[in-house]
Formats: sequence, structure tokens, C-alpha cells
Amino acid sequence: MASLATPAAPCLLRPTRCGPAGMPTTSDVALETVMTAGPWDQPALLPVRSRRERGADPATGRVSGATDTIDALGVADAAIPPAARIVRRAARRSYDVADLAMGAADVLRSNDIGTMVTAAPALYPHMWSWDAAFISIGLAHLGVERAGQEIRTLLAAQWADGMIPHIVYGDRGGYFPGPGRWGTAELSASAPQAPLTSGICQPPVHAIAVGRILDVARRGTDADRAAGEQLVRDSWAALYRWHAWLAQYRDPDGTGLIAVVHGWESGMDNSPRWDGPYSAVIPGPDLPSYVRLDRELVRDGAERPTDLEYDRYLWLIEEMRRASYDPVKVYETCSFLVADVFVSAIFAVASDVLADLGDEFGAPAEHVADLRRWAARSRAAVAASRSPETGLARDYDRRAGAWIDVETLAGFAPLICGGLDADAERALIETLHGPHWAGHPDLVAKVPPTVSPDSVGFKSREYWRGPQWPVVSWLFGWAHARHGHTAQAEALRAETLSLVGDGAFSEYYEPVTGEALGSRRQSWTAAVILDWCTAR
Ligand code: 9WN
Repeated sequence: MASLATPAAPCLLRPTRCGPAGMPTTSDVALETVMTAGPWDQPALLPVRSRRERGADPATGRVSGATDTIDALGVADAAIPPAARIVRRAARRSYDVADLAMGAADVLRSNDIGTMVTAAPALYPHMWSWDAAFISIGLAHLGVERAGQEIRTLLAAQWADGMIPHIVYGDRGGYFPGPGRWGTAELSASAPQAPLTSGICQPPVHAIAVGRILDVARRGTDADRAAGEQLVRDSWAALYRWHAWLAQYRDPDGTGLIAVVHGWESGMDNSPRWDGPYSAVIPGPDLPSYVRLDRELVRDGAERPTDLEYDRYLWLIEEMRRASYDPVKVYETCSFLVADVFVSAIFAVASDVLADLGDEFGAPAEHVADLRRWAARSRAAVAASRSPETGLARDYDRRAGAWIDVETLAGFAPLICGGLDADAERALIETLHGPHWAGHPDLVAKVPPTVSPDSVGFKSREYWRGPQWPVVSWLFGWAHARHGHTAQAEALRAETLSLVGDGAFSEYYEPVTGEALGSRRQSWTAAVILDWCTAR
């Protein structure tokens, strides 16, 4: 398998002028340097040099003082006292676009273990489903073949029934729950024996990634274009089966809203959206004991889910084991069953993308028609889920039989899939970019927080309860551009590049101070930043 250490195709990173509002303009020469900065297994030159110029310890790369946010281990610093926050915000460093592109490329290369680019170097040393899709978009700028390989690796783990699993385990341990805790290979007839996988899924962003890789490939050489088109031909049928699995097993009544059976399936693990449904998940006394590894790596416990949340996460796995991961039984018996409006919006727009690719590449007409039908149905359901009071889209708790009236970033799901009339869409865009959300005056960058700072549930450091996630910002930016909201797409790009200007490529950011949180050198952060630095 091709590794980033030995790129199989010429690098696609093109000299591009990147000078959006508020961002420094990159010179062609600097981006040319990214293309030739090898050897490929060495750290990127400019960010390391920049760190040393600022007095970093050459052994660790860490800068003395409270403002350093680059951590070679890929783990979080301890919590800083609130009084230091203001200092930290004022002292935030800001690398320019060329340095960010080079640093992002370095993150992807250094997290490449040959068979996969791990989601993060220490905290997530395996392949995650939606991470892999975003990662492949970043990889496309380093080599279309390598990007395609990432998608192929993920699809090689697809279950016989069509599900794409949320984790594909590599041969390193280092993450809990590992494959033994899931036991999918022993318990499910659909799960592969190799590679080992988890037993749930994640948001279906994969067709979006394949479409984006194709766009990048078509701006490259003839070989890039051929590799991009071959990827579509090789992956289309598998992606169709994946969408068919979601339609059949996660929306058996054809409502248009796709259900999740675990908060991890949403990708927004501990969002306050799930607090109600999780309160009905009661871990049994026979929950096998376990030891969390994440808390050893992220030392500030406030950045990660609580132990009670973890008990519930693990209990749901027990329930699924007892159902042998049969998707019909899981849907009927699992104590967590929520129609997820954000997943449904992604499903709708990814079905559109896949249908368009299918038309172009000669896929079976009835399959393309299925995708268009699923897309239309889910788009309508997302629009219909909106709260009459707030206009935000809502999840539906299928076990409780009730809408979930908790305001989070997922409420902007209609902006991902489209489908609102022009006035309603404009109003929702204005809300997203307005003073309660991305444009909140307290925020260090106008990037949508996962929960509004005005909400009682806002927790500035806690994972999906407030922090800004660059990858989610990219998704909104991509959707804005797709739906013709060019200025807002450009604003998200510029503001997110400013947020991540510290060069940490963190999993998420504290919105008020811009402090890097969670894992450092997180692959999907690097991937979307590389895409934003290099492609328009
Ligand atoms: C559980 C890998 C994944 C992301 C998720 C994010 C987090 C895992 C965890 O990390 O989830 O799947 O251990 O917290 O919430 O969106 O895919 O980056």
C-alpha cells in the first residue's frame, strides 16, 4: 500500500493565492516549498523552524511560557487557571497560510502508519469512519492515489450487510474500547473477521469526500484525473450499499430521519442533544468493568465526557452485543434510539452527491433513483423538524416519542442539505453567523461553536458542549459553497484559518480564548485546513 512516506503520485498542492479577508496572502513561492519540502518522513520545515525561532526547546519542540499550544505528543496541556485565559488569548500565535499548509501536510504524513492515517497520534490510534473521509480530502492534495487508498481501506472493512463501521482497528492497541470489547467478529455474521471493527457507524460523509477528491483530481495532472475517476468507479457501489443500509435499517418506516443507536454514531458524542435520551440508558449491574484510556491522555477531565457518560456508552455496547449486532434487533431493543437530524442532513446531501456521480459514471439508473428519493425524503424531513419557536431543526427521541428541544449547532442541519424556501434559508444563515452563534461578541474567531455561549448548557471546554470544531466548520463551509452562499463560505474559511493559526491542529478549540483542546495534531483538522489552504 502506498504511504505518504513514498507518495505514489505527484503532489497536487498547487501554488495558489490564498488571501481572504483577514488572512495573510500566501506567496506562490511558499506554497511551492510545501510541494518540495521532503523528505516525506521528516517534519515540515517551516513550522518547526518557526517554533525554534521563537525559542522552542529543540528536543521537544515546546516553547516555554504559557502560550505554546504545539504538543509533540498529541495530547492536551493541563487546564490553565481562568486568570491566565486573557493572557493566552492575547498571546495567541498566528502562522500564515503557507506555514499552516505545511504543518497540516506534516500532521497527515506523520499520522500515516502505512495502512491508514490514524485519527490522532495518541488519543485515536486507529481509523474512524467519518474522520477517514475528511482525511482523504486532505490527502488528495498530497496525492490522489493515497487519498483513494484511504477510502479503499475503509471500504474494505464494510460489513456484509452494507454498514461502514465507525472504527477500523489497526494492529496497535492504545484505545478503549478496543475490538475485544465489541466482539463483532465473534458475534455478528455480517462483521468482517479482518480487519476488526467496532459495531456501530458514523455520519455518512463519504460520498462528499469522494466527490471532493474528484474535484481536486480534475485540477491536477492526467494521472491525477484518472486516479480520481477510478476511485469513483471503485467505490460507488459500496457507497450505494452503505446508503441503502442506512435507509433500510435506520429509517425502516421511511420517515426521512435516520436514527442513531449510540451518541458515538452521531459523531457529536456528548452533545447536550443526547442528555435526555441518555438519561433513560440505565447501565446494568452486569456491566463489565473497564478502564478509560482517554483520561490518561487528556489530562483535563473537563475536556472529555464524564465517567457516568462512559458507563452509558459501554452499556449500549453490551446491549448491542446481546443483539449480536443484528441491525433489526438493535433498532427494536437498544435503549437509545434517536432520529438524528444532522446525520439525516448529511445523508440527504451525500445521497445527492452520490446520485450525481452515479449519473456521470453510468451507475444503474434504479440505484440513482433510490438515492434521489432518499435525498428528497430526508431533506423534507429535516426541514419539517424545525422548532416553530426557534426555527432550528430538531432530533426526535424515538424511545420517548418526543422532539428534543435542545439548541445546538445541529439545529442548523437544513443549511447542510438545503430544502428551505429562500427566506427561511436566509434567516437561518443569519442566525448561524449572527451574535448568538458564530458572530457572538465573546468569540475569538467567528466560527460556529457547538453550543451557543448564550445557552445555559454552554461549557466552553467540554468537547461537544461548546468548543469549536474546525472539521464541522469545514462541513458548513462546503455546504454554503454548494448552496451558493459564497460570501459565508469564504468567511468560515478565513475565520477558521485564523482560529487554527496557532498551528496545533487541535481536535477542538475553546471559543472564548482560542485555546487548543483535546488531541493535538488531529488528522481531520489538518486535512480540512490543508484543503482550505490549497483549493478553492
Ligand atoms: C468515539 C475520532 C473520533 C471522532 C468523533 C469524536 C471522538 C470517539 C471518542 O473522536 O469520538 O468515537 O473516543 O471520543 O467525538 O466525532 O470521529 O476523531
